[in-house]
Amino acid sequence: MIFENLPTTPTSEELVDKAFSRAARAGRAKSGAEAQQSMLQTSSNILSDNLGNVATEWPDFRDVDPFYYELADAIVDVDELRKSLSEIQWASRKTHEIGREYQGKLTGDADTDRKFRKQAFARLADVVEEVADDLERVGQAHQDLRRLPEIDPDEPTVVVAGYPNVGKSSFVNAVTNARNEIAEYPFTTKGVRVGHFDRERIRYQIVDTPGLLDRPADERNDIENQAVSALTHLADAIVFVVDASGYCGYPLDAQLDLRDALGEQFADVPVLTVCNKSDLSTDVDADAYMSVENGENVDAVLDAAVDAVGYEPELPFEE
Ligand SMILES: Nc1nc2c(ncn2[C@@H]2O[C@H](COP(=O)(O)OP(=O)(O)OP(=O)(O)O)[C@@H](O)[C@H]2O)c(=O)[nH]1
Ligand SMILES: [Mg+2]
Repeated sequence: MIFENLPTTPTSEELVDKAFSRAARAGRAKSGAEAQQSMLQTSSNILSDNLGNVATEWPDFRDVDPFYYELADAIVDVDELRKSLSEIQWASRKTHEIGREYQGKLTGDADTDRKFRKQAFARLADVVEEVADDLERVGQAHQDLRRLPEIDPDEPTVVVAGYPNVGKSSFVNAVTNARNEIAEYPFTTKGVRVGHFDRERIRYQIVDTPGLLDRPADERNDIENQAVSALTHLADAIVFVVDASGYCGYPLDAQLDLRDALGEQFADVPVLTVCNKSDLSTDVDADAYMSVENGENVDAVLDAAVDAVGYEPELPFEE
């Protein structure tokens, strides 16, 4: 996962502590004006390097796969994150410059140089303080993004969509070995989750989305935006799960309206209407009927999804 291996982001206090304590240690190893010079150099180097690392360890968002970009944007506001990263880059340059500027002022007289060194420390600390909020934002973004699931944009992919509580996660759990929490309350799935299954030696991804509600994009919350994002960029087929029994808490009409809206929005992607909870009701016109609870017809639904994907692998050995 692209956001997984980022180093942890230090806070402004951690950075300043580290720089000044290393500088003090470097100073103790020498004496007189040399000690001041060494402290100045060590502190500005450490600040400049560490700030620079924070900024450059992130992937360039212009190169990030559109799927990940939208998913990341739903979670952290990528524009704000990029602004913070460039502020931190600025602070890296600035701390370097301050180091150079004060190196040029040093006289070789220990007392005079101590004054300059102290001035430099104050200015260095100010610069880091100026980007304290940015460091915090970047650290938080890292925390949030590292939890994103591993997704291969090139693998054939089935996306499972539908209103909350209709049994999407139950279905995904039944056909994969992904361990999703399944619960009674709506919005059980707190993000996009991905499982895998094999059919005729082809590996498929199956994406469990949070419940989608029939509201315009700007009224949806971030979790729902993630689901829409996943649908846009990944789906080779959509399994749209409906609950005709009404036990999910949403009327069937609203569920079918959402299915139709998705069908229009993703005109190139086949949408299978699957009636789940057939143990409770089958009172809807659907492509397939199943009861995940009773294990009825679940495999047949998966087969239908695989057919809908229609993936033709390129076989290197075939003539
Ligand atoms: N009777 C019956 N209940 C089912 C069936 N499948 C799932 N359920 C129940 O429906 C409830 C919701 O199931 P989930 O799989 O969490 O639904 P979801 O669509 O993933 O819900 P969100 O993640 O909130 O959108 C759970 O209590 C399941 O046990 C079924 O075939 N029959
Ligand atoms: Mg779910």
